[in-house]
Amino acid sequence: MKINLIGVPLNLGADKLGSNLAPKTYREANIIKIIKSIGFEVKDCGDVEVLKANEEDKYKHHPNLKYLNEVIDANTKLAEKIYQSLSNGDFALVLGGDHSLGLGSIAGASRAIKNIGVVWIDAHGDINTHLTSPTGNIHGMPLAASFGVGHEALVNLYEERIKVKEENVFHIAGRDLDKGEIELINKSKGQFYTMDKVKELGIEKVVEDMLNYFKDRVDAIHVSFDLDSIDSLFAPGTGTPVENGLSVDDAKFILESLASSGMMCSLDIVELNPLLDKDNKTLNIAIDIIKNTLNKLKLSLSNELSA
Ligand code: B3U
Ligand code: MN
Ligand code: MN
Repeated sequence: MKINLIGVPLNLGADKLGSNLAPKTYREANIIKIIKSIGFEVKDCGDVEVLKANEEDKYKHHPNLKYLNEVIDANTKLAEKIYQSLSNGDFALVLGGDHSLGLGSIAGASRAIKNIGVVWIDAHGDINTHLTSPTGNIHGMPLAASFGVGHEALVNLYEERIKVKEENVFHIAGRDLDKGEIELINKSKGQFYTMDKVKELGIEKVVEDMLNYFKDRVDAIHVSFDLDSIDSLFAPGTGTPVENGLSVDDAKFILESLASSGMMCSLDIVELNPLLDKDNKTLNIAIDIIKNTLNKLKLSLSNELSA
């Protein structure tokens, strides 16, 4: 099994400069060499091409879905790359880029894997729609669209179908939720472990619940990790940092547990904004987390072989 690395230099879903520079920043920090040193073969799938967009045209295709066509175009290309990676039996590592890329990741992964689970780790719900979003930024909508709630252009991206069952979604670290998102959560069949709940239960119990929840329920899990799930004190270099978040150790623990479970098939690391980072703090955390997660993945694969 190779690691397929896919860069997504996308910032149009966040309508903010910076996250488009993240794939280049990871590459310049030798991310490929680092992954190889863990013992994996790496296939560099390059960066997804993002169409150029004019600021004046952001509402051209919809009054509350900014840069709709460009976001759909990039995500459709990403979906195909992920689908190919997983069909080859490889692991897909997606380096973003704003979180609208979750649309493409889940679309591609769920084509390769029939009954997929999604773990979404984020300060934000990312379950707005064009009707509830206060910003019109598509990076606040991908999770809802993936379970079938939202504008049809997002729901039917890549393939005309719902990508993940709502009850197969497990969200962790929410603490900056919009009104419409809270209403959706209150009637949702998905699992939402907000930051309040994480503090009440402790991270070990959250992870135990997550692994038990998915056991015998799904064929594999796509993990979408937004760096703003980490407390803004430690990770300032994201588009919309939020206080009172996960510690770096909490984040590592969630991801390494998923890697060791043998259920994780693909991973997004999103919303690094090099223009807002301080002394590469957030970049270094992201790299540390990737290293730790892939190390555990490697270990679990070699245990599988020797069993
Ligand atoms: N919930 C807000 C803000 C937001 C969502 N995702 C991020 N920020 N990173 C929205 O625009 O939907
Ligand atoms: Mn997000
Ligand atoms: Mn977020």
